[in-house]
Amino acid sequence: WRGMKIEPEQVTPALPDTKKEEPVPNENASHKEPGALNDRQIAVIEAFQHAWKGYKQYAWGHDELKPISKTYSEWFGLGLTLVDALDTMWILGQHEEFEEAKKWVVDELNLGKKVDVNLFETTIRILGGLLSVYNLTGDQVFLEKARELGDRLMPAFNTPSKIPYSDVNIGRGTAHPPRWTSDSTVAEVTSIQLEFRELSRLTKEEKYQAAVNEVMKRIHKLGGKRDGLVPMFINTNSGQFSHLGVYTLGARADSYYEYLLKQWIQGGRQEADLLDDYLDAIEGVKKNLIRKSEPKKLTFVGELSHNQFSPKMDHLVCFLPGTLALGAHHGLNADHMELAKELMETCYQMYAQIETGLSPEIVHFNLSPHNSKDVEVKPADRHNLLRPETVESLFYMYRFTRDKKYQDWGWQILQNFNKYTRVDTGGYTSINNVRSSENPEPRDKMESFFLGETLKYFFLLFSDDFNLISLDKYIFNTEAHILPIWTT
Ligand code: DMJ
Repeated sequence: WRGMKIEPEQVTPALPDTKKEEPVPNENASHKEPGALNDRQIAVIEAFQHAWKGYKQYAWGHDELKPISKTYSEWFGLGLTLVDALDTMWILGQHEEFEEAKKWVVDELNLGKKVDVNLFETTIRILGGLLSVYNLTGDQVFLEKARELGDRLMPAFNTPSKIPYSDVNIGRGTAHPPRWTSDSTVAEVTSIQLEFRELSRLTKEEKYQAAVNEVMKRIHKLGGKRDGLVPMFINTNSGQFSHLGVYTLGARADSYYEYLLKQWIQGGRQEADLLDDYLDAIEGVKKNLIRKSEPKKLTFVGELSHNQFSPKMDHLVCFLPGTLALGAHHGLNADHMELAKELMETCYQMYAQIETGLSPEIVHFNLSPHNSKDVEVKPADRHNLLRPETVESLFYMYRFTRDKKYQDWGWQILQNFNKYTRVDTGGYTSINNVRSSENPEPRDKMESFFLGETLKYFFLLFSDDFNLISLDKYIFNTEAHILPIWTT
């Protein structure tokens, strides 16, 4: 942000009904220079430096750090953590580390490797990361890499239905579905649009945008939805939804909903089909998936399986309060904001009611008035992967309400990450058991999104400078990478 390159002509002027963000006077920091860091932001920088120290020492240039065994794991072999973390370093002012990492991208990131990569994960983390850092720095090198990666991912769209395959061999130029099915995941094929559309805008090459817009067009028309809610799978041969009858806002469907709204915002709020599908879906959520728990009456989002309601909620669903609040900020129904506030409280309780103060991967809400606890956790669901969704939503809620309780909740969560997941020798680890403060059982893996998303959202949540990545000018992709809202 110091020295951040922002080109005003790239940025959409706020449309009339947008409630504009204004700088907020910060009583705690009024004596400080504009842009000065507060103590909580400094704590985030310290956490980032600790995570980076482990990555640099034991996993440099590899996908993920294994901080306990002091080694690394490889998923695609593309330096996933390093690329995912580039824009976070820039925003946190870690310029030396940034330059070193940039050098690795320039000299060593080999996108011609004959390796199978997942289209969605590579798009949101690597393509999104490169576009974001190009947007922040204006350094051409990142755009060139992004274009090369975009070209190498394009074979995924050569399918009978135009619904992309899940996997691409970026060196060979071939693509295929997973070995056991010809289905792709709905969230995966509908959460690559922000990145490919932006790549077309920057390169002035239509093909990227055309491929992903076609996917949205087909899904818009498809039967098999329930009140705007989509199934979790889609067949790449027939182009039809498969495994009908199961509806969730969690894994395999989550970012479909997020990207409907964000594409509409990215494109200057003109693409009516995207907005209609988003509004329908939120009505579908309210009608089919929202319930209140007992005894505290927490509003939660459950799942529907063949007309059977299940009070199961993935932590992944905690992106929803932030997305609802973003929509309300851009002029959508005010009741979206009310729902966002209720769900935000629930996501916070998913941390606060647990022994370590960290949320499990999945909770089941209690619906019986005879039980004393709202939140139940099954043994297989007790892990925490350092995921960002709750912190992400806290960031949006704070920006739009200016209610300091959201910063305080985030601060508690950061302290609990430090207490239970920080590894002395460098890095943070996912854990197996959030219910044991005695032994949370480190899993020995630091996911790339901890640096790409979780720490970035903490830093932005604690900032009172609302012009730092203004939500009137930018949107975040589903991996927290920053893309401009278009002016034309
Ligand atoms: C990230 O890769 C993205 O946020 C994605 O949308 C969901 N899963 C992880 C973080 O939980």
